[in-house]
Amino acid sequence: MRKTQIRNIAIIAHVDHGKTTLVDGMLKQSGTFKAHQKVEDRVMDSMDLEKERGITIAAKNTAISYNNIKINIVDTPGHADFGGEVERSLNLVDGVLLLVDSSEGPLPQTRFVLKKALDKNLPVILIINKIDRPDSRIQQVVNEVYDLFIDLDANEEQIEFPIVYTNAKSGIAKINLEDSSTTLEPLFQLVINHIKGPIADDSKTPQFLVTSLDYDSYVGQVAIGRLDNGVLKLNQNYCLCGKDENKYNNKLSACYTFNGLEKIKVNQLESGDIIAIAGIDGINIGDTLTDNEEPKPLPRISIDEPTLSMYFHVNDGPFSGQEGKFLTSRNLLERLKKETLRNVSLNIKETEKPNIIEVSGRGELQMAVLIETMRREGYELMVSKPEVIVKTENNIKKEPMEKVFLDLSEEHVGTITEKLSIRKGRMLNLQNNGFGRVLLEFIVPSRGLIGFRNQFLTETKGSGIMNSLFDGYLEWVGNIPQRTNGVLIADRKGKITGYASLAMSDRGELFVDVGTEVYPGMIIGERNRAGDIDVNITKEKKLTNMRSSTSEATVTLRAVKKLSLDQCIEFIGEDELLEITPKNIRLRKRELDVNKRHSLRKKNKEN
Ligand SMILES: Nc1nc2c(ncn2[C@@H]2O[C@H](COP(=O)(O)OP(=O)(O)OP(=O)(O)O)[C@@H](O)[C@H]2O)c(=O)[nH]1
Ligand SMILES: [Mg+2]
Repeated sequence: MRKTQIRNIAIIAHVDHGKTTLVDGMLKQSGTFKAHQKVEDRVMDSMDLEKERGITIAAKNTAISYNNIKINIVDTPGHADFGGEVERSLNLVDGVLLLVDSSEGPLPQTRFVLKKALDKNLPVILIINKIDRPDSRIQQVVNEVYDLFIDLDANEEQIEFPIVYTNAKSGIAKINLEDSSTTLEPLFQLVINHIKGPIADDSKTPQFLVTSLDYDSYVGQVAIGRLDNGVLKLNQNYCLCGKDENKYNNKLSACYTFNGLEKIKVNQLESGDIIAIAGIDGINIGDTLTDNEEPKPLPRISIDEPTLSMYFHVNDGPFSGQEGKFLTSRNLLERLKKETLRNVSLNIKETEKPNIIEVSGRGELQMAVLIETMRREGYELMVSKPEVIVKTENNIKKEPMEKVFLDLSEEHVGTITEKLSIRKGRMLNLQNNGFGRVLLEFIVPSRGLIGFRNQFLTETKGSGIMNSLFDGYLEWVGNIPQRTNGVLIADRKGKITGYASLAMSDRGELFVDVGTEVYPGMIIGERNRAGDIDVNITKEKKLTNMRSSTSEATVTLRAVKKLSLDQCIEFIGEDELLEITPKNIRLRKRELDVNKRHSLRKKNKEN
């Protein structure tokens, strides 16, 4: 039975192509907000870190009503590190809006999300967004999307997608570019007509697949997902089919449907809708809530494996416990376990050492977001350099590879190509469009890409665009050289002085301000050549052999280079750690003691 009064859709795209902005427009024009209600831009990006970074991190759903038809809309993130969110969201919907920037065209993540949608056989509406861009190249972009469908082996039905042109920012959609539409009406019409209502039967056995979890301070754990069949009611018993066992006699303490940005309490939920329930302990993503007598679980959600891991350590530095509330290995383990319940693309593994936990996920940004969230909650911890997850197949060691797409100006091609070949990248394609910009395509081991984004941006003076896409596992390519410069390391405890900082200016670049407390083994800057050095950065008095030019002149200190959390994660080497507290991020050597560090290095050289 088809539910004609419901539509379930997801918006998918490459990062920044305008998904969340389009949802704003759909919410506004469907009368979700009161006439003069002030609504902030990209209202679905409700998490602090989403607002600060201007990107969507977690998929979220909302619902609008159009001509008495309820449209559930899932807004998904476009950044590759959060691809797991897109994968699980596609379990909720009967069709997708594939959004493509009118100038940038389809990019790597467009390919990833479209592939996932085609694999699930979901109908697609193509939205060419940002048609107001002066550099738009609409017809070309449409052709590129056709090419992408062909490349992904779409069937004939799938390739006959309708197209709508939008300016999400102004809330305008057009079926033909010359139309004079001033609203999103044509888009709403297209959604209703092209994407069918869900096939669902209220009289069948209830089957509710949990696709995400939320926490509400009143009702506790809330599970969100699609009710595939049957109805769910308050005060009735249901069976929860988990990964390993069925738990019987579960009662719901609340049932919700979605309306705009709110959850509405109801007594009964109908099939085909995206819903939320509360009151069931130990509920997990992928579980099915179903009939108590005759449970019929749905297949669990499966998503791509993580490709990258980091070790989270208990902070054992000399300043540990001064700034954080939660420090122990138990604190860390509990918090990380909680995270894996909500975030299906994250795995954790306890190691032989009780104070170290292995965390694996999709990329450095996903890790940075998790770490930043934890420090804001009051956690203190240390993390290691990200490592790729290596596999052994038929006795062959394999590592994850990525396709890298670069758009940069001609003059930078040489240096970037050289930098990537050092990182064991291989050029697959070079396309010079004649306007001074060049498109390059490489295949690079994911390992070689760690820390590359920053370098790329510096080399191209911020003008280059870089995108990458996971491309499967290939044979291990051998050693990849690490950071070439050494670091400046504090050799004693104390406060950084202006005098010592000044003396450091021809040795490298400092990361920490004058007045900062340091400890021995803490990294205070990057040296301007190879090899680490331990320095006294707390020195007060002038040295007698100081060059007179600096000691006499009133010299102003160069501003220190403050590294963000993301930059620190890219920067640290294998023998280094990042110390993270709610107030500070410090870089340090794994081995703080200088003598032990030196003998360790000697030993490594000998081996
Ligand atoms: N000129 C123009 N800018 C737009 C349009 N739609 C969105 N933008 C801008 O594009 C930027 C990204 O918009 P978002 O809505 O956050 O993009 P997104 O696809 O949700 O991004 P992620 O969720 O991080 O993948 C914002 O600065 C928007 O204001 C449009 O139609 N025209
Ligand atoms: Mg978004």
